[in-house]
Amino acid sequence: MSDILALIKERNPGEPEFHQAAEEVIESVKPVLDKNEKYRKHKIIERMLEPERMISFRVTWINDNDEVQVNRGYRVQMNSAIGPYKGGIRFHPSVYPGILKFLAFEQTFKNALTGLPLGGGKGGSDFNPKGKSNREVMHFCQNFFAELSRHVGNRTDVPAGDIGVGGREIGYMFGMHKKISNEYTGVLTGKGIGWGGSLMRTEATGYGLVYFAQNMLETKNDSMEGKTCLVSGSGNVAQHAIEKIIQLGGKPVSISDSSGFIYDEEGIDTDKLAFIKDLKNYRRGRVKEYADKYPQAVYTETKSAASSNPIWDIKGDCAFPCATQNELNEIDAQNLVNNGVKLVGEGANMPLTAEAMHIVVSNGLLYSPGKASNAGGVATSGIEMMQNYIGNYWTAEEVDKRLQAIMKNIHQSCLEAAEQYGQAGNYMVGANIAGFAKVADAMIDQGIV
Ligand code: NDP
Ligand code: 2IT
Repeated sequence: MSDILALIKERNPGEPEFHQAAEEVIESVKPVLDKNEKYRKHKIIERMLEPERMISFRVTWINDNDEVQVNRGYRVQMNSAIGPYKGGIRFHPSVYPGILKFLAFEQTFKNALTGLPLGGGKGGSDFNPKGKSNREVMHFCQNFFAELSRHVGNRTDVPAGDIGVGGREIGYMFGMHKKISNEYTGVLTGKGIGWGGSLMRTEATGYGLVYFAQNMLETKNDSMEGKTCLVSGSGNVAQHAIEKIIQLGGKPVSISDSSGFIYDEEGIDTDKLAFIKDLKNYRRGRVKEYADKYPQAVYTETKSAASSNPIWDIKGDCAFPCATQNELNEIDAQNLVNNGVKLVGEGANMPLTAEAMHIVVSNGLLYSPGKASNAGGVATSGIEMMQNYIGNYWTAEEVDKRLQAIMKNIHQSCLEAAEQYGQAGNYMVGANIAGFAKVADAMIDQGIV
């Protein structure tokens, strides 16, 4: 297995996030490969780590000062063994192929865990939406999707949102696709209610995360009731995690963005959450403004060179990192352990460094990897696709019921796979093994292609 990792590093130089995601999976599935010669013979892990297709393209657009801008757009079509490529689009200046390959690789496992027929993919651009006018965002989205349109389709590849891409951006991309293709199909998910979207898709990732945490707590005869929860991020996932924590009787006390974080010891209630939603989704402001509105809350600026992130040194019971990859390192993990935190549920993709994950797991905290606990978003995207295919739309209650059932199944699959390989209670190993087996068997059935 160390040969495989060395090969991956050699073939994908300068892509540390991809190496990190690959290493975790390679280590987890080693006992499965040891036991099953067919997976070794068919070089399944090597094939899974090579994207089926990668598209890179130029996106040109004009800003409000009449200056021509050039960005890079990408789509990584990682694995289509169990269904059309499926995964979000990220607009953030840090986007480069290494980030998208790690995300598309993790997405392949996540989508398999949902039990739905969805392959894995991810796309995005180094475009920075921060501070851009609505016209600039629309123009960028249109030109980005004018190119991506050629490579996607409702039975081929179905993108959705991720960091920097929400309902507004999905709308502009859908509009361009419809114009070019002259067809009204569910080529993207996360669409508006009323033009093909599913009720509950907006809420699904955050809600699913907290449902998963509830399932983990139930294994210890515990619940979310009365739990003080640290949440990072303030976007789609963080907002709806906070909403569900409140509904289940917990007390969320923090939010963050890339500039800093808020600690509200009294707890974030539904009115304060409404303020956050308006601030981030419509006014597109910074979390600092929360402390101006609610002066009892404390705002702390994040220092980019700091060795740890003080948001993870707040006293609490549960931690939900919902911002971005590697936002919680080994010092932060040790702080969580020292402060008696009992549960770490990943809302973001790979928010813990490998060292942080090791500390959390070896200290016996309940820990769920993003590919399991944030799968509610893509699962509900799958439910949106089903509704688009049949042309009929379900109530919020119906979709929520399906989401809860899917999260429960994922929780169970992780536990069973971990147990089967002698790692009882290790959701990280369980998620990797369960996701791997499903995709690997489909790849073998379909031959060397
Ligand atoms: P949003 O764009 O809605 O929000 C992202 C949030 O994270 C913003 O508050 C942003 O702050 C903050 N953030 C980004 N980078 C940093 C940083 N370096 N430090 C601190 N805060 C930061 O994205 P989502 O909520 O959709 O995505 C959050 C995470 O969840 C990502 O890892 C994504 O891949 C994952 N995810 C999303 C799903 C979805 O359905 N949307 C599904 C599954 C996973 P700022 O405004 O300063 O950039
Ligand atoms: O990381 C993810 O799972 C997402 N950004 C959502 C993907 C989707 O297709 O809904």
